[in-house]
Amino acid sequence: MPRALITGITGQDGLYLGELLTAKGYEVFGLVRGQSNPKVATVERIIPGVQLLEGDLTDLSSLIGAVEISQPDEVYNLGAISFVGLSWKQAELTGETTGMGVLRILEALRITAGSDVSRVRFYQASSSEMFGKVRETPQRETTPFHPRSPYGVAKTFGHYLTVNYRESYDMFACSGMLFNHESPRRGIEFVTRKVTRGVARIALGLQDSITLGNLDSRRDWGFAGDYVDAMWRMLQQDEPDDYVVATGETHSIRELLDVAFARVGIDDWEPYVKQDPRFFRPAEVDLLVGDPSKAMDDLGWKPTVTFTGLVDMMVDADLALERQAAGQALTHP
Ligand code: NDP
Ligand code: GDR
Repeated sequence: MPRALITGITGQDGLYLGELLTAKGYEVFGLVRGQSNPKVATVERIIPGVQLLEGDLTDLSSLIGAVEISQPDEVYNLGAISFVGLSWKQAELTGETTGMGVLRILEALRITAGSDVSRVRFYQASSSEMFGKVRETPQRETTPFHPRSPYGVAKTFGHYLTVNYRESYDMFACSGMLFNHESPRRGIEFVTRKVTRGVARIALGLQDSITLGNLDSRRDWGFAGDYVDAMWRMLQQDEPDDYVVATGETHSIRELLDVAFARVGIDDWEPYVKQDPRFFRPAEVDLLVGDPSKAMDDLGWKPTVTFTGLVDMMVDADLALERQAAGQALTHP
């Protein structure tokens, strides 16, 4: 039975990856921070049999302990401060977690491996935010980086470190340069979920409007369930490498609003959407669209959910959740 250690198991991707690896027969270990993390119950419900270990990406000895206990064949480093907007407000914490956290987990693997450092396969959750300011369209593995946020800078550090540990120590270390991926499990601070949840609540009469920032930026949005499959595929190759994972399509926030509101029968969303400077960023990434050819050719990977299919799935899930919550509020005042 192969053994996998996942940092960030309480996040969107950690849940999908844990589910996928369990279905493939892995023994799954997950790193959980804090002394009473409220997301533990959800993780244990979605990933039956998961073994949770206490640890934090800002604490090297806890990572060494987690590696020693789990003895992993594969490590997926998904833990991070992942919200770009927050990264300006908590830049130091973002650097420590999203950037230096990569150094610590790589060191934990190197220190515990002894002479057999190439035995463990390592996946780093890198990001299209490393491309940042548009230098080439579509963005591919060779596109120069120009990150536009403390988050993007920290991810770029983590990416180069992953490449460097592969070259320095012969580690099987891969970096997945993943474009935005979403799902009903997406955090409510991200724009897709903020919109689909808001639309569901407006349709049910629970909310009057949604307040957003920049409506003109464009993103390449895919389904998270597809993207964790690409992570796993990277670690099954003969040689470690870095891959762009994307759909190859780009859509604006306005198009996201078109599709989400249409799902509940509203054609003109203008009366329901407000803008507030609070949600604009000090520096924006205007356009992201990835070229996933290498992942498709080498990994045999392809996205299975369209943009409209993804937004519909998320609106439907939020409608169901909001109805359920309203029902519970009625029965348990
Ligand atoms: P989430 O924000 O949903 O999850 C982040 C995870 O990191 C949570 O489990 C969180 O734990 C954990 N975490 C935060 N701080 C620490 C810490 N100090 N020590 C240990 N764990 C910590 O992100 P996603 O699942 O969406 O993304 C997974 C990874 O992929 C992230 O690294 C993200 O930056 C990256 N990425 C995501 C993309 C996307 O579109 N989703 C695209 C490209 C890259 P807790 O529950 O305790 O907060
Ligand atoms: P992003 O995702 O920054 O691309 O990072 P997010 O959904 O936060 O923003 C996407 C775009 O929407 C614009 N926007 C708003 N965003 C938020 N969150 N809230 C708003 O109200 C709002 N209004 C407009 C943003 O300005 C931006 O242009 C995500 C994260 O998952 C990262 O961890 C990951 O690395 C990248 O995707 C790829």
